[in-house]
Amino acid sequence: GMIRKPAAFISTISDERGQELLYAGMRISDVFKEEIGIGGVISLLWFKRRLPPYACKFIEMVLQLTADHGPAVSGAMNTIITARAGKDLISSLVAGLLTIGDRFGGALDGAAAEFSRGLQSGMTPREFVDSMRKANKLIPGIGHKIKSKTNPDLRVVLVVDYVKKHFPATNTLDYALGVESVTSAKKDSLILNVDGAIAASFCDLLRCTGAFTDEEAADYMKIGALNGLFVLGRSIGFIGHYLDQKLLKQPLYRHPADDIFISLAGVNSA
Ligand code: Q5B
Repeated sequence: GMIRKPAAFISTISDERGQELLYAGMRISDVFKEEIGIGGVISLLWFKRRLPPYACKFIEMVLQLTADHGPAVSGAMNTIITARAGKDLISSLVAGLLTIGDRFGGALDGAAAEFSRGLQSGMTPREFVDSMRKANKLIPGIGHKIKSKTNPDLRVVLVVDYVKKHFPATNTLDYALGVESVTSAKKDSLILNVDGAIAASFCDLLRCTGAFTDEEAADYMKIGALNGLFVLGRSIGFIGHYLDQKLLKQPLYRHPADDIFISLAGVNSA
C-alpha cells in the first residue's frame, strides 16, 4: 500500500483544508451561530476545548481590562516613540510588545508559578513572603508604580469581584490576596497588581473548572499562556497609540537633554 511520508510539522488547533474552517474541530459557522465570542475563540485556539461561558467571559474581561493603561507605561511609550520615528504599525506594535516582561505586564506566568508553589507547599502567605525575601526575589504579581492601598487599582477590584462571584473555587486568588495583606502592610504600594490578580484567577480557572487535568494545567502555566493574555490585550492599546500618533501627525521625538543626567566620571580616558 501507500507509505505516508513522515510529516515535518504537526498542528492540532485549526484546519482549513475542508469546505469549512475548523477551530479545534468547531466549524467557523458554528462559532457565530453559537455566539462564542472572542473568549470562546481563544478557548478553542489556545486551550483546544470549549470552556464554560463564565470562563470565556473572564478571558474577555481580561482582554478588556488589560487593553490599555495610558501613554506613560513602558510599552505605550516605546510604541509612541517608534510611531513618531516614522515607523509602520507592526514595527511600532512590536517595539511596545518587547517591553513586556518580568517587570512590566509579563509577570503573570511568574505570579501563577509562585502563588501556586506557595499554596501547594502549605506555607502561610507570611511564610511565603519570608521565603521570597530570603531568596532575594521580588514576588511577581505584587507591587505597582502608582497604584497602592490608598489609590487602589479598580481593575483588580473588578477581577476579584467577578472571580469570587462566578468561579467554583478561588483558592489561588485567596492565597494571593493573603500575600497582598502581608506585603501591603509593609509598604502601601505592594498590592496585588493586575498581572497577579489575573494570574491567580487563571490558576483557579485551570485547576477548578474540571476542564483540565492537573498535568494540562501545569503545562499551560509553564509555556507562557498567561502572559499571552496580557500581550494580546495590550496589543489593542498599542495599536491605538500608534494610530493616535499618526493621526496627530506627531514629529520625531527627541528627549530633552536637560532631563538626562550625563556623567562620564567612570569613563577611562586614554
Ligand atoms: N518591592 C511593579 O516597582 C514594580 C516588590 C517588592 C517584594 C515585590 C515592582 C515589581 C514584580 C513584578 C510585577 C507587574 C516594578 C506590574 C504592570 C502592568 C501595568 C503597569 C502600569 C499596566 C514596581 C520599592 C520597595 C523595595 C523593593 C520592594 C517592590 N516590588 N518586594 N515583592 N514584588 N513587581 N510586575 O514601584 O526595601 O525599599 O528596597 O517588580 O508584578 O506592569 O500601569 O504602570 O497595566 O500597564 O519601582 O499596571 O513592584 O518599586 O522597585 O522601587 O521597590 O518595594 O524591594 O524595597 P517600584 P521599587 P526596599 S503591573
